[in-house]
Amino acid sequence: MKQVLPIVLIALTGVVGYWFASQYGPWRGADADLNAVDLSIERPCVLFPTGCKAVAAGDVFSLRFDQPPQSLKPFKVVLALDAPLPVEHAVVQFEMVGMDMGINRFRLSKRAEGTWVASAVLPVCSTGRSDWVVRLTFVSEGERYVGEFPFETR
Ligand SMILES: [Cu+2]
Repeated sequence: MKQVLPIVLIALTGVVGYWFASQYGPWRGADADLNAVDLSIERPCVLFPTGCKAVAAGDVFSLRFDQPPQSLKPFKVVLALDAPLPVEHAVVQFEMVGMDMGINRFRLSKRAEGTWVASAVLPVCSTGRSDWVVRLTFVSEGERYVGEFPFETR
């Protein structure tokens, strides 16, 4: 009988933890239940200086950096929506294909109508790679849009 209590406590901790994570976890909650819609990205896609264009719900928007991205040097990620797509929130996550680079996730803030900005900083790659992918996710009118934009640091 004494062995049951720890198991119950562990189970309870798990349930409570899961509930907290789903309520207050940084990027879970409502989004996780939404269908992911792939953004269609126009090629060529160059994040600096021109920016990449993509289409969500028939509206064109762009994603760009404010400077050539370098490791350890803060830069801005700018999401600009031509047509006022009502974005609820937006986040960028930086990854390397096939390599765990830790969590490099930054939330964009609304700066003006149709303009969302995040300050980001990238770690140095331990193997010297410079090829990154920035994954943009934003929620608009009940859809979760996701697109991956490749770029290189220098
Ligand atoms: Cu790496």
